[in-house]
Amino acid sequence: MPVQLVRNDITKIHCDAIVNAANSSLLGGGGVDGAIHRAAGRELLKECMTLGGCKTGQAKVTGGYKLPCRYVIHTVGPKWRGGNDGERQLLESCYRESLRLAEEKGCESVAFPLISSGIYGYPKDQALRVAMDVISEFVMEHDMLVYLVMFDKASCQIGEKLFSDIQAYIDDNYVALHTDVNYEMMREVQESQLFWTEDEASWKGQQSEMENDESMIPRPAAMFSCPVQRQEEEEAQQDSSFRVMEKKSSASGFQRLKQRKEPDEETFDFVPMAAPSLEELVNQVDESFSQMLLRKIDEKEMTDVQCYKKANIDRKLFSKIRKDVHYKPSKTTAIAFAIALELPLEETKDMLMKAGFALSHSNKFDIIIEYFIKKQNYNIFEINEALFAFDQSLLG
Ligand code: AR6
Repeated sequence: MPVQLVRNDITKIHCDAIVNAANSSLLGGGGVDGAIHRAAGRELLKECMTLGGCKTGQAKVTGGYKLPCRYVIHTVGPKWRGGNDGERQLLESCYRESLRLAEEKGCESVAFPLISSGIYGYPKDQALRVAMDVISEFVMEHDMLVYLVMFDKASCQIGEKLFSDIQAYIDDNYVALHTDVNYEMMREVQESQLFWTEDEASWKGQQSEMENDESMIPRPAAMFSCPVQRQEEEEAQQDSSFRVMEKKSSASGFQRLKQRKEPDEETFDFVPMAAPSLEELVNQVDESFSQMLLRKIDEKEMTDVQCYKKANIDRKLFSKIRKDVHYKPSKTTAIAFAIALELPLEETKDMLMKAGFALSHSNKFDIIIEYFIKKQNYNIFEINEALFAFDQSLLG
């Protein structure tokens, strides 16, 4: 996927270029700068000495030497001075200039540390926001894999407000499902829904009767026949001049019919119809994940490129899905497309079902996805930051 948040030491990342959060002398220092120089060896310093320094917000490139990358892009982030001294613009420029150089050098992958967020004191949540904004905008237009490397847990702080909102949402939903009191509450809600799934009019009048009738213990809707229908069946069974038949009404459903018997007709109560053959059932297979995806892209008047970029999915994976009508994506890929298409919750669930998945309240990942969809926040990069902050798998 084009943007990956990873927790690692940047000197260990195998990619075309890594970015160094340097100072304007470019002659080494502490933090990530020190780690890069130590891992690359003295040859890196020698080359840096030929560069004549670098201004804040600018970037320069050297070889990678002993590092597992071809290039090191050195950029100088702004020192934090309270936020009103052009820090944001300078930090944006660090990311833009570094990405521009990476592209110029033909890099297909590049790894960034969270520039300025250490010794230079830029608040980590704001530094992450700037990094993600610039990088996500860039990958929309370019085919490059960009790693944003978080060294410590504190680096992946999303805004405090967002974090506590999501935490509260998880607590309300996740914890709810895991306490006896709420099991009871959910059971009641489910039961009350079951009563209203069939012919509402005929149910309403009989509700109080049903409450006193033990045989009316709620069961899943599919197991019910509506009381009026049941009564007819019972009458028909008692009255030998009628027969009750099951008529095939759809590929998998049967409808019960009451018919008057002919006087000399043999008596029988139920005439089971032949079940559809396996072949018939297989031929009625639903629209696949890939078909639904392509249909939705058309309906939303998006281009394929817009969709897979917005989904943080790389081009090769998208073309595999496009070519293979039966392609089974991973859950994170399927959700990424639902997010890119800005599907509401129910449609997201439909799309996931096509790939054999569901959303539930029994894991935090699903709850976080639901939180963002309900808020109609379809920014996949923000969702990934939140997932990362909660130690969950990322989308795309
Ligand atoms: N891999 C990935 N990230 C790291 C690593 C690592 N090995 N080490 C630290 N970080 P900083 P700055 C993170 O201080 O704020 C130097 O002395 C770290 O947790 O390295 O831009 C330069 O010479 C933090 O989130 O850079 C400058 O004088 C982020 O990298 C000055 O520090 C940046 O922290 C630059 O300060």
